[in-house]
Amino acid sequence: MTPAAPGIPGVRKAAAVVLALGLSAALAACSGDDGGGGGGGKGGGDPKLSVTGAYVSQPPMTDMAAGYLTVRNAGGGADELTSVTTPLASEVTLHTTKGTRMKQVSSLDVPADSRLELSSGGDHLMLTNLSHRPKVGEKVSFTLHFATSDPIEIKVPVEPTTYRPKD
Ligand SMILES: [Cu+2]
Repeated sequence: MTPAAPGIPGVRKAAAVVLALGLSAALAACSGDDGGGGGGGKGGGDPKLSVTGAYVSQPPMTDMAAGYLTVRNAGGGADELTSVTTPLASEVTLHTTKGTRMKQVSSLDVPADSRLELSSGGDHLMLTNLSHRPKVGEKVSFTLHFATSDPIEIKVPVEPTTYRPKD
C-alpha cells in the first residue's frame, strides 16, 4: 500500500466509498483523468483541503474513543488521509465500516472536487491507548496527515456519546 500516485489507483475504491455514502453526484469527479499530461504537473491539479464538522464522541469506556470529521477537497487533485496523531491517544487507526463490520485501512481517499466523510456508523477514526478519558466540552488537538497535502491541525470538541451532527 504505497500512497505514491494519488490520482488513478484510488478511483475505484473512492467510488465505492462515495456510493456507500449516497453521494453519487461526486462520481463525476472521478472521470477527470484523460491520461494526457506530460511533464511535472499532477494531472488535474493539486488537492485543496479543509476540515469541517470534527468531533470525538465521549467514550463509555476509558480505553477507546471514536473520531469523526469531513475533509473537503476543493482542488482538482485527489489526496489520501494517511494518518492522524493526537496527544489524546498513542494510537489512531483508520476504519471503514461495511455493514456491521469494521476494517482497518492504511488510508482513506479524498477524491478531487469531493470529500471524505467520516460519520457514526460509517468510516471513522479509532483512538486507542488514551492518555485520559475525554469529557464533553474538552477540545482535543488532531493533526491530519495526507499523502500529498501538508498536515492540517485542528481542535476537535468532545461531544456526548449520543451526539449526531445535523446537516
Ligand atoms: Cu472502528
